[in-house]
Amino acid sequence: MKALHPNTADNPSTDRRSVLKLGMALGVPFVLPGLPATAAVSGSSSNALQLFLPPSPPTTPWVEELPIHIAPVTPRAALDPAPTIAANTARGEAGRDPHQRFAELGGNAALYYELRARQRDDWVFHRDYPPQRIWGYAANDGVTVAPGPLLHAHYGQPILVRFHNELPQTPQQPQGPAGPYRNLRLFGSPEISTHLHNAHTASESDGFAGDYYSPVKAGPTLTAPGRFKDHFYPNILAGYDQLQNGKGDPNEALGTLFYHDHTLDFTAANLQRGLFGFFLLFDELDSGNELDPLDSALRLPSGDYDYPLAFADRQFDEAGYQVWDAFNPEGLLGDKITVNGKLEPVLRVAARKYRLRLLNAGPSRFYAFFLVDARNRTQRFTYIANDGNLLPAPLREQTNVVLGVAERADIVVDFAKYPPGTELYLINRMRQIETRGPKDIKDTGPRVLKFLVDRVADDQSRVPDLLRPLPPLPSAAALAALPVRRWVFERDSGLWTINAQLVNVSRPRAQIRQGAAEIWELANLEDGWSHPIHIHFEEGRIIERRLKGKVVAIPPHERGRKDVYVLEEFETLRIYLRFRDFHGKYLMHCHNTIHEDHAMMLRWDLLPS
Ligand SMILES: [Cu+2]
Repeated sequence: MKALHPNTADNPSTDRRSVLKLGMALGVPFVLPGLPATAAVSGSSSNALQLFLPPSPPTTPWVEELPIHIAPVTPRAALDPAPTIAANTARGEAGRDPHQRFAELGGNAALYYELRARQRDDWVFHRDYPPQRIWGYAANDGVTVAPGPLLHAHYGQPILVRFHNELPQTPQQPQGPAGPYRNLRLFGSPEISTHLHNAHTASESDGFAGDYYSPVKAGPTLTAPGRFKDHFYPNILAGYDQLQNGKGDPNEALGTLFYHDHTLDFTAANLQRGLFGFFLLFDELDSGNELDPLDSALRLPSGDYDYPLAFADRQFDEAGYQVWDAFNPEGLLGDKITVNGKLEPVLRVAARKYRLRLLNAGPSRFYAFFLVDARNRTQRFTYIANDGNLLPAPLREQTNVVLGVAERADIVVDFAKYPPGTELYLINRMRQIETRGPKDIKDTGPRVLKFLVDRVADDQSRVPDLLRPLPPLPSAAALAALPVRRWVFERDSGLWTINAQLVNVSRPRAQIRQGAAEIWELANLEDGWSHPIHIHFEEGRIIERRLKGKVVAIPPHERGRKDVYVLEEFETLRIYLRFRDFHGKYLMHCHNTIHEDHAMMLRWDLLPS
């Protein structure tokens, strides 16, 4: 059981990784205790060792239904104990650093939320599979769901979220009957560190990988374990200090964010368990109200018609239980794609415009989503936001969205074009057979979600020709004068490195002064591997993309502000970044969570100016 809870070791990562690395060096395949000889391990051309399980049992499509309405969590009147600037370790808070700028940025007027990470043993992915274990979050109603409850927030209104860790801390038994893969039903490590992906947030609230906690364990960058940890999200715009206008740069506003576990070495397993959820941010422009009387408001589809959709691949054994290979540094590519935690679900829609917020929740799969009708004819839609950020102008008449892990795309689909009774499907045409990266886009692919137009509804929403302007880039001369930091992403002895090093959350690999601007050059010198690289805290702009040294075009949807940069084989990207407003420890890592856990991640520090 130690192997499933290896953080009990003094130096967990090194311990676990050295075992994996030794196995790789010796060419010894990883075989779990009790794994049958029928489980094939590929060890072909690239020294890859990927476990291929039998296909998940078939499921009857289009019998599960997604709710037509997802209500955001409502705030709590009070928290007990009341939030404190320094960690309240005496009352059970994990030993984090004190909140930065708490009073100054409205901490005392923050809205309070509470989410509880919990195990639930009766989640239904699909009625053809048995009810089974997930880890999710429960909000005020106490119901544990995965994806977690939807959070809404507004710029100018600070919030504080208390993340409780109520996961079982004692060794668990796998659920269900005996079977050849029963041991693979047990995975995850019951510590949490909740990262709000893309938030412009002080580091103690960022969900740093070393800040994982449970009532009995603390990560190396915390001073004490805890039952909960408070995250303060001031909801200020980047550029707050520089602009001195009391809010920051409206052109830096973020929209579609998601929270997810970031526990060192266990992010993939804990996300497989279900520890992620949507967090949507609104401002005067993107106000979340399609009837907004203010001239400044875009009036994009809102309310029930602003619908988040998270896609995550899963693998199920012969008895219909989810399985995960926690020991294999190649991970596991699931052959079933969950949509908001359901398999092949139906979403009933009204004949009007919808804003669909698509998230690739990983762990390794890439998607190429197309919308087709019942006869597989491609339908068109409008692409309005990439990585949660509104583009300067909508990309109309689009046919597809390609998403690397953790990338988001907001699209507007006008179902008014279709008479009630029409069936449409979201299909994934990306071919991928290994966790290392996608292969190509095929002519067709599996249907993952069905839309059924089943009613009419009023629609006063719109998609204006201008959305959110981009902050101006420095001149070419100014960009050329900036310091360049080069990061090379490589495979090494079966693990993954950045500049030839594995992660060490206790040691910063870069120290940057607040207010600085830099170019980060991200390089993938190898073939066959895709790395969706995520830089915490500050968004960047891709200013150059090279393939084998030759400059190639940056596609229109990647010309806005981004936080995930997909590095394909032999690619080098140059990213323009600024570092503002807070200080502390942050991360850069591959968001293929398998690579992240094994250990393509680094800590960088932002130093007070
Ligand atoms: Cu990677």
